Order: sequence, then C-alpha cells, then structure tokens
Amino acid sequence: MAKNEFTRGEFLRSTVLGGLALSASVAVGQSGKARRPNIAVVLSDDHNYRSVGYNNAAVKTPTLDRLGREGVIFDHAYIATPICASSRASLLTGLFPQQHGAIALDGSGFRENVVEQKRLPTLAQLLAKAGYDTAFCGKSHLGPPREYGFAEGEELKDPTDDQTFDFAARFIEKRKDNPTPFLLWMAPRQPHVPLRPPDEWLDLYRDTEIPVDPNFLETPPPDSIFNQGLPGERYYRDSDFRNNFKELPAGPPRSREQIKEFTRAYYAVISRLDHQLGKLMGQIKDAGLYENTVFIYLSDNGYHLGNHGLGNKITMHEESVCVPMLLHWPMLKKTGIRNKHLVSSLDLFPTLLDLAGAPIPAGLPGMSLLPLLEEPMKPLRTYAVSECVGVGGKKGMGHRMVRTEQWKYVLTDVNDEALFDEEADPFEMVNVANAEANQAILQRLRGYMKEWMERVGDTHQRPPGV
Ligand SMILES: [Ca+2]
Repeated sequence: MAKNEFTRGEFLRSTVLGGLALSASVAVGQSGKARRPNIAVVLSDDHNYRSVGYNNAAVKTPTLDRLGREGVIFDHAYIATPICASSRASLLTGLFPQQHGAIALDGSGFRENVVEQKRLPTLAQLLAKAGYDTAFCGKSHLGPPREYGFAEGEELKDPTDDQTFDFAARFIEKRKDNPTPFLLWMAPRQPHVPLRPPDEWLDLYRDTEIPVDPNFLETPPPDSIFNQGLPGERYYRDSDFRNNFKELPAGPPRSREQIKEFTRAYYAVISRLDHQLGKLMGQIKDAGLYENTVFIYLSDNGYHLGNHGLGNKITMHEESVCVPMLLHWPMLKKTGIRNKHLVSSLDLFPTLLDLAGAPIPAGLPGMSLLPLLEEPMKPLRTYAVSECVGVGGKKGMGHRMVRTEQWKYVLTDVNDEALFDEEADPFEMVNVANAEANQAILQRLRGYMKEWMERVGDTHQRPPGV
C-alpha cells in the first residue's frame, strides 16, 4: 500500500465524518495523522429494549434519549445469544457461542479457547496490538478481565454499580492529557435482578401508569415452544424472579398487578443507571475527551416482563433477543437517526477495529457498521441470527432464530418451528408457519438457517426441506 493511501478504516472514518477527520484539530494530531478515537462501551445487564425512554414514554432515561438524539439509535439490534456469559463472550470474540465455546452460563469454553489455548483473540487484545490502552470495570462472568486482554481493571460485584462508575471516573480523569487512544469497557450489573431501587428512584414512578405489553400472560401456554429448559430444571419457564423486589413468585402464574410492580422497580433501576451514565458523560466532557470518544450503549440480552407468561430471557422472542443499542460520537456527520436496519451485537467487534484503523480478522460473522453510519438507508445484511442451544450448560435444549426485516423463523432442538410476521404481529402472538400463503417465505428462511448452521458448525439436524 502506498504511504499516502488510506486504509479502509481511515477512508470510512474520513467519509463518515464528512472530511472532518482530516481538517478538525480535534481529529488531527501533531504529526498530521488522523487521531484515532477513544472507545467507551457500556454493556448493561438484562435491559429490555422497550424499557428505554425513546421507545416508551413511561420510562425516564434522559441521558440515553439525548445520546440517541445526538447519535444513532439501532432499533433492530440483535444479540448473538440471549444469555449473559455467552453473550459477553460473543461481544469480546466477535463469534457465535457455538464458535467460541461459552455455552449459556458456562464460560469454560471461552476460558479454554481464549485464556488457556489462546486460539481466539479478543477485542481488547486486538485493540491493544493496534496501540490502544484498555481497561475494564464491572461484570465479567468470564473470569478476571486481565486474563483476556484488558491491561487495567477488574471484575466488580457491587450491585449498585457505584464502584464501576467510580473506576470509570478515575480512569477518565487520568486520560486528560494522554494522547494514546483507549478502550474503556464498562459492564454495569443493572438492571439485572434482584431489583432493590432506593426510594428516590421508585418515587419517580409513583404516579406513572406502568404499561403492560399486549402479549402479557399470567402463565405461558402449555403448547409454547419457548420453554427455557425442561420441567423441574433451573431454566424451566423461568425462575429468575427469585429475591426480587417485593418477592415476586419465582415462576408463573403471575398477575398483571405483580408484573406492574416488578416493572415499576425495573424502570426505577434503569433510571438510576441512566443517571450514572449522565454523570459519566459529564466526566468525559470535563476531561476534554467528549469530541473524540465513540460511546456505545447496549445490553447483553433483553428481558421478559411477563411477555408470553415469561420472565427472564433465553427465548427467541423479541423481548429476549432484541436489545437497546446506540452509538454516540460528536464527530459523526449523520446524527439523530433511528436506524431500522438489522444489526447484530457481533458487528461491534469489526466496527471498533474499523474505527481504530486496526486489521479486521477474516471470516467474522459480524460486519463493520461504518457503512451503515455513512448510508443509513442502505441495509447491511439480509438477516440476523441469535442462538441459545445450551440452556443450563447442556447442548440439546434450546433454539435458534433467523430474523429478516419482516420475518422471524425459529427452530428448536425438538424441531418445532415458528414463523412470525413482525410487521403485522410485532408482539409475536401468532405462529404462522403453517399458513399456506407463507410456505415460500418459510422455505427461504429455512435456507438462511441452514446456511448459518453450516457456518457455525451447529450439529443439530437442518430444518426440514432444505
Ligand atoms: Ca444478562
């Protein structure tokens, strides 16, 4: 490559920024070379995508709303897998669970492939190689973060996340006059259960009519294909309401009033987290880092608030696999955009390498989002996938889904299938897989599923008829 030729990342950065990268002093270092942005990621825990102010007027999240207005909101962001440890492993490796080996809550495959055998590089390792300083604070679920590439920081178990944000504040303060770009990965525990919001945050919702979604049920239908395990097992239907606010029953049935009380506490915790994010953005600004810091917010998975009679996540329903996600960067040319096209949590890995001008490993399932930032109307992909084949740490239970802009196809481990028309039925109330009129689209989606299963080495039998 000729010396004065841009790398692909530099080219995209310069076009996405509308030429600002090469002219604005903030983006050009003394050497005349475009300065690479800092990267700050906030990965929250179990944040349902409808429980954010820009999607739901009942929820008070002024910081996320503002960051979305000034940045880009990805309305259809799908997580590689709707369960904590393996979703985090997917973000850090850019791979699906069946590729990196951390299945459900069992992080041992990640430990083996990443920490012990060093077969898979992490985002932190690749950014460090590209000259970034790296730091981690908050929930790991995959062992000590220094063992998988972060130079600074540690797992913090404070359920209020005050320690996590204190760490972040100290880190940012230290970066004031440091020209080396950084990756700061913050993983708060909120709004994961148990919910214990202080009264001042609950008071915010004292007079709020708490919405309950149209797909609320007291109990899942007996023929639901969305069991999260087998009867008697830990993940059956859900048991994750234990130790919750006002001690909601662990499993169904749960009344509408009980779900409302739970949701009120859930919103209160989200507002508290939003307040912490507001302080964080202020600290970034005070340190003079605001202009050149790419800030990303997303959650490791969604959450069922009584939707389909369920709590917890781990299903292929929208409440579980779709997450709130936004990108904020004052240097962006096109902002204030609600991007409706499909994105995957796996896209973060190549996107951040692209922003850093670092080489992107070949064969990744994710795609850099920079073209989508540049041309928001041009879809990046035909379909997104989420999988959860190892609920409870065992393969052989679970499900996988293919999502296009209009349709969702689900294949379970006992070969049940579901097809939802997301435009006509956004709450996924009717499985239309058997409708005569849908056979052609069903077959097309089965084909996408087969393609993906072969790519990740899914050992389950292929969908029927493809
Ligand atoms: Ca989680």
